Amino acid sequence: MIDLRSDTVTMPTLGMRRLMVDAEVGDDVYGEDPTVNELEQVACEITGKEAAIFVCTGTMANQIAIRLHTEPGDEVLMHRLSHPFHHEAGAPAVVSGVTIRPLEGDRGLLEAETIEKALRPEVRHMSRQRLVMVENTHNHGGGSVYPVTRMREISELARRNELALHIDGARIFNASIASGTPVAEYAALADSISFCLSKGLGAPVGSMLCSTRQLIQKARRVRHMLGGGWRQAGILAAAGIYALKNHIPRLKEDHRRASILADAIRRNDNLRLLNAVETNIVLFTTNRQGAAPLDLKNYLRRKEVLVSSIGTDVLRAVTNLCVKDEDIEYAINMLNEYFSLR
Ligand code: TLP
Repeated sequence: MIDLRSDTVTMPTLGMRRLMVDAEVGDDVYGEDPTVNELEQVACEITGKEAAIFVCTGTMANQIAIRLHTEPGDEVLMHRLSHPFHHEAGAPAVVSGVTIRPLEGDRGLLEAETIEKALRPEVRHMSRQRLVMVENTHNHGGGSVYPVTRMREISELARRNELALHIDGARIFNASIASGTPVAEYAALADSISFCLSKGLGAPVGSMLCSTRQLIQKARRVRHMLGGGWRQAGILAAAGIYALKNHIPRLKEDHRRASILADAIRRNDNLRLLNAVETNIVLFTTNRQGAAPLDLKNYLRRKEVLVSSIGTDVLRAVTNLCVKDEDIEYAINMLNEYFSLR
């Protein structure tokens, strides 16, 4: 199978598995897992933040971040296509008791001006606006990247208005490779940043949440509350360390392959490319009567190429660690074959 459904589907590499086997471990709830501690240290070095916590998922990292920056009844501002709004099972309402203000923005990206227009003075009968969340890269925006200048404008606006800023950096390394902006430069603009080890970086499990020492101490309590206090997690942390040391530069290969796929889609009159393909995500649809996107998706599956769908109209292909040049070539041939048979 050529699995382009997501970059979450990667299998740990041999080098990664070897490091996992050899990992020194301890009980992380006691703070005694040396490999988890090392991973948290590496995350601090990369982001320039004071402290970091290793958590199970990107969802957990986002939910802890929301909990850290808000009180029940507060409002969180984010793009209407953001992950916590759509794909986190309603957790902001349950875990933090907050409401979400969904905002518009091209390619999933917010502008300071849009946020500013949504701000209101603090009055007793309205929810308090406490937090802005930005997603970089933006998943449903098609892997779109925040230019650092735009992020800076948002950061300054947030500071002026006493709003916290959290970056959902599930794919921040893709953003960094594509824009040339170091992760630490993005991170410096925010109060907290999370990133996933289990997406483009290829680790089997895990995300990092990075912020101040004080907030991360609080995060340990929230993580525990969510059932996420783990024990000999060093085995998993080792995979994360390996990923951070070995799999960042190769993300440009994923971007190159995504752009080859995008070019082929652009050239095929029966298909329509829906995004600018700045990183590893390609969104497309069919452009021909009687050829429904989901029918194409099923055809591809029969040909051992997996893509995902967003609703009934949009197909998503995500290049990743396990996808090679010849896989992309084969996927393109299968896309073309589908239409040649109709
Ligand atoms: N995204 C997944 C699905 O949930 C859609 C994917 O296949 O792309 N933030 C962003 C921007 C994400 O894309 C995701 C996962 C998460 C957070 C949550 O990460 P996990 O899956 O580790 O909870």
